[in-house]
Amino acid sequence: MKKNTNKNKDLIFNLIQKEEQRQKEMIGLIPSENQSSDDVRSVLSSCLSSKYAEGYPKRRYYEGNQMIDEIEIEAQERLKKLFDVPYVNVQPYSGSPANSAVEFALLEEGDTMMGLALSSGGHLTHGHPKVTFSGRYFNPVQYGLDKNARIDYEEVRQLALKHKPKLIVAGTTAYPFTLDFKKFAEIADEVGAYLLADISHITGLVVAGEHPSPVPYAHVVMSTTHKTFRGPRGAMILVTQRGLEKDADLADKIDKAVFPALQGGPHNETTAAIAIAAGEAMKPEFKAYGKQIRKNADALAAALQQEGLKLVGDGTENHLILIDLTTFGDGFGTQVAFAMDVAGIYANRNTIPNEPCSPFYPSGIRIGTPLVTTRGMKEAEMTKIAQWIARVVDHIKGEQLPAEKTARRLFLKEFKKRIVKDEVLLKIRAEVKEVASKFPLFTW
Ligand code: DSN
Repeated sequence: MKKNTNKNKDLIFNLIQKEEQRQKEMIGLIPSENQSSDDVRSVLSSCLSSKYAEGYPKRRYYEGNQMIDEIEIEAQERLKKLFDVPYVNVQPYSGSPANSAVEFALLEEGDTMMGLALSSGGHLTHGHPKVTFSGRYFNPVQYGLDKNARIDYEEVRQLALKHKPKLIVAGTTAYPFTLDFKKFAEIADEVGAYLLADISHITGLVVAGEHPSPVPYAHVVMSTTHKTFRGPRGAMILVTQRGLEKDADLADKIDKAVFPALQGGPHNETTAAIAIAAGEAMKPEFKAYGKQIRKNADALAAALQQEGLKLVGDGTENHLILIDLTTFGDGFGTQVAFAMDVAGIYANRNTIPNEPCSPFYPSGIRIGTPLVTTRGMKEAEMTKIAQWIARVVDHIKGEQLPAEKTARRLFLKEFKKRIVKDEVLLKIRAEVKEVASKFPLFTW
């Protein structure tokens, strides 16, 4: 990053420097965040961002795209090889536009689609009713979890038989367990639905062989490229062999939905950075990284339980852990997230299955190990992190979030003001900083 010299006084550079410092000194546990390599980041600020390239390789609406064509073809080829699929689109700007494109390609307005409910760990774009594109333009049917916090496949099947969806989404954003893509495919086949696997959170694990691949089962696979995949902010849509067997026009439909239906010119710098990230993911080190994400998640889960904290579903089978804080009071995840941030560990507050409070004031904390693994942390650091989290919880417990809306807002405003000066939290922050500084950012 450019230094904020006299020649370059824009406030924004100053803020970026501060943000870099924040990231270095803190421990990031948001499971959808990661840190990409120097190569990925340098490509993002290259001359590629100056170029318009609406259309697809060799079929552009602008001249001067000889190199851009080669870059996009190379990105597609690398991903086709990495995932063993016949077709890839790398142009979606990010995950939500990519899911919208798949839905737009496969459904007509009013058609039925099924997805995991947001409150059970699904995503807004998987048919969350009323406020989203998927929930407003299609007829969403949402499935949920069983009493062990696992996807209830029997419920998925019964709902599919009853509602005959045209599309079933197998995908999650806050689900700590392995997805059974084979079961999803059996259900989709039984009702003649397309199966879309949204593997945004777990792509890195799939590539590293730490989670079963959806490719033999789904018709379409979607993923963001910046989570466990460790590339730039962007997305990819993969059409599988199975997808082409079901619908020979599938790739063409997806392409047309991305451009011109929903997007304009692709972000060529992102396309190039996806190609770089795909190259990195093909190396043996990526497998070791995926394995360590899993080891760290297991170690963190075990250490949190050792500290007496309750985990949704009693553990994890991927990179993600949901801490259930209902024993400390409804909505307690909100206070814990704020206090952890002061203590130098940032995570996100999240609903738990059967959330007793609300999505904005939820009772859980969602954490994950991709970023800390990229920084080089191992099991010993996971134990420390669990102890810090437990100390934060212990320190602030007993402060009940008021149920009434105005009282709740005032309480949190006062709570936030008070905890930034809290000595116990600031002591933890100093300890976190000491450890975090030993695992610098941007070193790999
Ligand atoms: N925002 C992403 C996440 O945090 O999981 C999903 O889109």
